[in-house]
Amino acid sequence: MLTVGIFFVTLTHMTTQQPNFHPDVLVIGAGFAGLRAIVSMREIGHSVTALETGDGVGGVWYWNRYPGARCDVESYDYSYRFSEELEQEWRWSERYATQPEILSYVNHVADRFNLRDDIVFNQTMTDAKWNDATHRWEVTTADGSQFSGRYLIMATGSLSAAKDVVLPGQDEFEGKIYWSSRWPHEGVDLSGKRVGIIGTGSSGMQMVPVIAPQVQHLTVFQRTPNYSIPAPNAPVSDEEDAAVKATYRARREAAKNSPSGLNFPASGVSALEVSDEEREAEFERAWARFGFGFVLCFRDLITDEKANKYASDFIRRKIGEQIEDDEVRKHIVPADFPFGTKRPSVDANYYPTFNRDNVTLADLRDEPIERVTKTGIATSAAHYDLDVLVFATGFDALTGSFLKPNIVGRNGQSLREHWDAGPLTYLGLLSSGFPNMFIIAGPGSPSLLSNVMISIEEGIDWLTEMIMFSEAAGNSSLEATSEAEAGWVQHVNEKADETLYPKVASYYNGDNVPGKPRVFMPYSGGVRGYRRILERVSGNGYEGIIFEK
Ligand code: N01
Repeated sequence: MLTVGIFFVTLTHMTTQQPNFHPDVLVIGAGFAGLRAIVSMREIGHSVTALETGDGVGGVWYWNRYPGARCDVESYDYSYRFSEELEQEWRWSERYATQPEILSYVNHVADRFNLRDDIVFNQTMTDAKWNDATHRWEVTTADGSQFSGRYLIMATGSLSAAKDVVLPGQDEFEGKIYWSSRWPHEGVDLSGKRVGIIGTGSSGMQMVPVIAPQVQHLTVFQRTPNYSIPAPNAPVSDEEDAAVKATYRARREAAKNSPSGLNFPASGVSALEVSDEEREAEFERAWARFGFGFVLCFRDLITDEKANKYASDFIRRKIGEQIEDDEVRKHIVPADFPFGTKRPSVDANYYPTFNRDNVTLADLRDEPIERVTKTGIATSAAHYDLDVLVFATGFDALTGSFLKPNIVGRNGQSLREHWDAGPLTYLGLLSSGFPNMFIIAGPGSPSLLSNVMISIEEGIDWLTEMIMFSEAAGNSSLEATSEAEAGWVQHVNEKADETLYPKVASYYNGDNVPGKPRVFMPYSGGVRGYRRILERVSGNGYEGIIFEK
């Protein structure tokens, strides 16, 4: 047996005990999903080992340490619900928590429940193979260590595999290059530097207003202008904290029963059935307080083009009002796709940053990047001198982290082969031909269309009950049937077709990664609808799943 013991005594926050190489359950990843999986597996008496690439817990919140990183779901909702004590003792300082605060929360959770005892850090799973004779998953990691488990829980995240962007000439650049998704832990001193940032998704939009005041000059390379709603952030007062904690269960229930798991009741009203004045007033109310929840202020913003156009026009106007320069405004106001169909951002002062003298917008649709030079970026129209280049170019969303390792299931078929034309899952949690393997918040689950904490916890709760059900009957493996899987994929597509999502190029459809199959991946039927389906499936004795002794 190989040993990796050296790691367990040298780094902070680490377990000092030898790992269990052959537990009941192997969990891959120690982010929010991985930690929750450890808790649940322990609760049903299973031994568990989690393998984590990083040297600490937190997943995306461990890696994405770029300046300005924070969550755009409210802290009280973007947190675990499995422990009421935890809910009561943790004190969020702001409505929208910063990355450092979220990371300290995750570390607190890991300490409070002694989760590090079951985590092996600095271990990246490269291969997993189902052994049909032993009914175990055999896992190899990058350093050659071998693990095995009866169950394999893939808690590797939906936005964790960074998209590979390599521009011509990139190797020649003599300045520094950083990625938002792998920001150096020691931080980066950008003062006095000429900085270029590529990408204006949530990461870019959060970083720009924070770094602009620090740098000598900032050039923002924008390809597609996106919609962004202001974050109504504020410190949390003691009174507010006490009020949330006094009624936390009701808040959790409300979020669970909303379409996307946010703490905003979804409107039942159509944007088409109110007067112009009423619509405008509702948009104003949502703009001032809802953040990401703007999308819920009428029931049909994502399903009806006309309703959406009202919202899109309102937001375009609001964005335009924040920008002083007519030319910049022309380039930065989104124009050619409906609001919300590509993941909108929630920003703090993003647009007014372009009113600063030291900030330039380079619109890559007008002047595409030709190459990176020794001293900057050459577009078709200009050369931008840079000391630092930042990539905030996003992720191979929903499937990237599951397909990075080579996972081989029954009959030697790999997950890469099985998902060749797009991800195939049953309920977003299982994939046929991959017994005892579970996918957390992946394709086919509400995941990226929801407060992902709800998708994580409800998915794991459901899987845990299914494992107990299976084992109580003396089974050693369980697997989705290919018919059930095909039916689910069809249902996911039908739900998507009720919306505007499939019509627009976005990472939901795989459009952001060249060569990726174009399939709408998340489940758009809402967290409440999704939960009801899970309940129906378990209530019917786990229809669509085969159990084996
Ligand atoms: O990534 P993105 P992100 N040349 O994919 C551009 C979550 N998140 O890291 O749209 C030039 O959204 C790309 O342009 P285009 C959240 O779910 C949450 O910002 O493809 N540009 C786009 O502008 C979010 O949605 C939080 O034309 C290129 C940008 O890069 C998700 O993570 C914070 C390019 C990528 O935007 C991802 O956000 C941060 C190229 N070759 C992230 N390739 C919060 O909770 C890509 N781009 C607040």
